[in-house]
Amino acid sequence: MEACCRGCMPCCSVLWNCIWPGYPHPNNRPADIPTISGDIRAPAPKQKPTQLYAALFDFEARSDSELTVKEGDKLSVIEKRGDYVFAKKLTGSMKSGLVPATYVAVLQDEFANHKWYYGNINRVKAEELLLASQNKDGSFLVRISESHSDEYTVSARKDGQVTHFRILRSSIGAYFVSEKVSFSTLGELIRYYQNNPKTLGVTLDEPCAQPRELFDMEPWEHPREEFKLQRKLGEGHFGEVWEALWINQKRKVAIKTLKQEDTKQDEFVKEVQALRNLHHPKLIQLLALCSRGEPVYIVTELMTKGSLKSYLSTPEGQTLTSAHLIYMGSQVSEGMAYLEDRHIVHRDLAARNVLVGEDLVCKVADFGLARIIRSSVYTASRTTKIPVRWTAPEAALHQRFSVKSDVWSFGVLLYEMMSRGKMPYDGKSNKEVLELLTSGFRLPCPSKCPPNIHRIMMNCWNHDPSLRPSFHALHTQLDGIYARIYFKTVEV
Ligand code: ACK
Repeated sequence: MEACCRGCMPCCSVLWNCIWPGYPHPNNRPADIPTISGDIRAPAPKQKPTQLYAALFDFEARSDSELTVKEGDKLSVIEKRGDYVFAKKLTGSMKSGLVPATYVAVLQDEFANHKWYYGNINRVKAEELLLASQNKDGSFLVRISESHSDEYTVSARKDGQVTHFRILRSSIGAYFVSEKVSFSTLGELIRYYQNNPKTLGVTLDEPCAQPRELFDMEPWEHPREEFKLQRKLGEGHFGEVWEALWINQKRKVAIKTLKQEDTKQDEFVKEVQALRNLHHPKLIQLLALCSRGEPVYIVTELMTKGSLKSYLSTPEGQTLTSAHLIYMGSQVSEGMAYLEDRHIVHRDLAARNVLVGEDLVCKVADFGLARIIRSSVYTASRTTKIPVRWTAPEAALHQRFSVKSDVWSFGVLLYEMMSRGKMPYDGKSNKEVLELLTSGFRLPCPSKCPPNIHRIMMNCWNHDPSLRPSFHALHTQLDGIYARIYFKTVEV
């Protein structure tokens, strides 16, 4: 609707901006990024749902530019303007206007308290849970959408089957299943459909009965007969990687096999432990494990285009514009920000450990070296094999790995991307690389790389780890740059 109105009647942009104030660049219609080949499309930047606010006190508008609010009104704050915020009501009149900043406060995450909220489980899991014997028709749950991490899905059981409804977000952050009626919170949406089952076509009676805590104890173990190895994809850090068919799930998967040597078994088990508890759309998801007998299989989602390193060297990879690459880099920083929040250090972040799927989707893989660190720095044993070109000096020389040494590696990964797959410090030995870095040398700006992206790399390579940016900051920066390029349709 918004895109259609803006597209057909651009002359009414002032009106459209009032109705849909979240639109980032009112004078430009979103457009695909031009490419040399013209056929690689990167999706539009996500419009982040605005943070939910509530009015703390009644406020009476004194002019047309102000907004009358009642205590408790749910608001979406579009921007801060001095001592005021420009806000839009999420219910009732849906009007927007200025409210004194001291009259509003952020509402905290509402989801955790709801029994029906199951977070990051997929469609198959939701169906399995709802069809279990302890549930009946009318049982339901809400989960994070598999394709859009800021949207949700209601899964509900009816007549012994499970139906799924997507909960969408408007540009101002409201939740809706049908555009006819939207809500400021997920809770309000669920309550509405509990009271109006006809509009949804299913009854939402009782939250799904499985205790959520049990998820981490789920049986990951599956008989190896469920999998048929089909094509060898290559050699990984631990052993071979295969494309395989998960026969009874009718889905293609990737399977890592453990080399026979016992010495690596320990690390392999740690990799599984790390993968098992991590769920994020930008991290490779562990699906199953066959650890009884040899070789051990680790089953993960399959990424159709393989590693970013090899993808960059394909003809398609070579035609990517900076905008595509920035979009991909932004996704990696998003996945890494999730690890940063959990104090997990990857320790081998590089293009070879990022996997690419359709539509340039990127996911961070290979947590083989990851550890959940208790203090902010994990000191590795001196016997660990270190990928020197990607490793921060304090980690390479003194084994001081931290989230900030991952940030250094991310800078090198950006260099690999922006140079379309060049080897960092090409022609230099590991020893020479360390000497160069100690003398203050840093990788130069690759040709065709925008200078602001090279500046981000340089920030990642600050000698002082504490002065390097966080992954959250990197994600915000790269996302912002991508959105600016996208909406201005600039070829960079
Ligand atoms: O560069 P590639 O084509 O992508 O070759 C390597 C190889 O296996 C050894 O690591 C590929 N690979 C690893 N994990 C996956 C996966 N989950 N999906 C698709 N390809 C994968 C990687």
